[in-house]
Amino acid sequence: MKATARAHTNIALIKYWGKRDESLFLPMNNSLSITLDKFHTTTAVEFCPCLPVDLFIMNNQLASSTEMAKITHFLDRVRGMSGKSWHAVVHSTNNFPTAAGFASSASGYAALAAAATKAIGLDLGNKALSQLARLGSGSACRSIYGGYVEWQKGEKKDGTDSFAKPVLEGGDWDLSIVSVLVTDTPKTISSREGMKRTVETSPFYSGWLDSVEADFLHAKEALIYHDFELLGSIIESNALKMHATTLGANPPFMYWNRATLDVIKEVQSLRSGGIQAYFTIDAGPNVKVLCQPKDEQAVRESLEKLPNVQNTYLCHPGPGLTYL
Ligand code: 2P0
Repeated sequence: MKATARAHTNIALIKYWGKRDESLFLPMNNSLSITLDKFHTTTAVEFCPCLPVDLFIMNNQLASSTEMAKITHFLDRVRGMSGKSWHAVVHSTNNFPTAAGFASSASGYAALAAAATKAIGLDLGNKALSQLARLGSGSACRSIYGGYVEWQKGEKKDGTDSFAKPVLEGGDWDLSIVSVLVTDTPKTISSREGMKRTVETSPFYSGWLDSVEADFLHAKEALIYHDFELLGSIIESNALKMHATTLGANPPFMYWNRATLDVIKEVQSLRSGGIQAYFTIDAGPNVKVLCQPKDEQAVRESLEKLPNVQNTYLCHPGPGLTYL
């Protein structure tokens, strides 16, 4: 019983920042993302009664015991849904370096949810797959779909109304995302730990909650009406607000480094020069710059000139789940 699935990474336009339930990965707020064409995880899962334990091979190497435990925990849910108790071999490959500043947990758990359920004989629709992927890593629920995606936070305690939904197909509005790598050093505070500390200790977190729903609604409206300037200004301010909450945490922390600021300044100066470009930053120092396809080369060239930029990757909206 074997199946292989592929899912693409996504970047948040309106950030998921904070959980209302940690074990069910239920978010405090709605979020919005773009699934990227360039970066994906391909995962093959084979269940067999012959296996005494699960095995997880990541990029052709046996995973650490910590990673293995997370995968087994996730497969336990899949086993629970199917009524079968077989163990599995999981082979997962990213087509991007894990340390290159891209969230691999989103594409990773989306691909695993799809491959594992298919391999064990379950036939889940996208809504159920999104809910399942969420239980591996919150942002993974959005990688089930291509294009522009929202994750509705839901209200229920059991999380049955917390899943992602498509907002717009990628082909409906082609935008460019220049992903700017300023460092490949792993961050010291994971997003999981960072959001938990912020929710528990930052006096600025209530400000985040007070304003994020309006950002979400306005950004969705900008997407639907293809209003790039409106979309850009909202996503930039939403990212800044998320990062501001970390400064108020106890102990405080900051995901940026000096190169992050250099990129922010360059994006602002591009705008002063008449090129519409807007930045967003996830839980790390690397920056994603959103622009329109007509400007993508100019934006990329100007960012690559910055001395502390290591690389840039040009992305566009990409597809949802595929089975191979
Ligand atoms: C996002 N981030 O919306 C936000 C913006 C980081 C900043 O989703 O604990 O790896 O596994 O649910 O999904 C990163 O958090 O966290 C993230 P868990 P996840 O993309």
